[in-house]
Amino acid sequence: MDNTHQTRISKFLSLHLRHRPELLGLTLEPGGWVGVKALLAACAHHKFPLTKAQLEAIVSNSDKQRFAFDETGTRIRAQQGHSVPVELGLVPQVPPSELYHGTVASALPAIRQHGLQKMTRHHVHLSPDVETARRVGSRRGRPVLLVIDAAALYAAGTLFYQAGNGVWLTDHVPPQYLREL
Ligand code: HQG
Repeated sequence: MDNTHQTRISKFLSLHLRHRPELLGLTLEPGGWVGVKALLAACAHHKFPLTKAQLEAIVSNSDKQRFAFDETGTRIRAQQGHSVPVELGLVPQVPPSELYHGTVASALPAIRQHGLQKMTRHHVHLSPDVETARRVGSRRGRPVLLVIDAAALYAAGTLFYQAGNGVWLTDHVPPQYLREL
């Protein structure tokens, strides 16, 4: 499978496992899971043929580990990034003292005023290191990097979660916990 094909499949899975499962006639189970057999059958039915081997390759090759199987290998889910209501069963964790967020200059005035907001996702997504934040910001243009004082925000009672792929998640980062790098 070449990279272009992998990206196509990954985007297809992101759309359906994070945002619009109903387009494939699927419903996400608690935790965001769908049965692998049901997914493959739905893909075939919707003229997007996908094999178990291709699914396994996507799970293990995805640079960002977007998708994961459960321990039995019979169910699959997106690790984060959902816009549909789903309970991921994440356990609050103590964050590192600093986290990072990559964005673009056009978003800064609103971010300075309102802080980092979830926008269409379930959580604000934060990166554990500067390089990752830079990549996230670059999706939208020239990246602007923000440092989050996670230790102070945590001390103030805000909960943090870590998705299986290392992305840190929280509800809101008020402006006073942010500075530009
Ligand atoms: C910005 C990708 C105005 C925020 C990435 C961002 C990540 C505000 C955009 C994951 C704002 C939301 C998440 C405010 C935040 N006013 N703009 N108050 N607060 N923003 O895509 O963090 O490829 O929902 O800076 O790699 O960019 O999907 O969040 O620019 O891990 O696997 O609003 O998505 O991963 O954009 O990216 P997003 P994000 P995947």
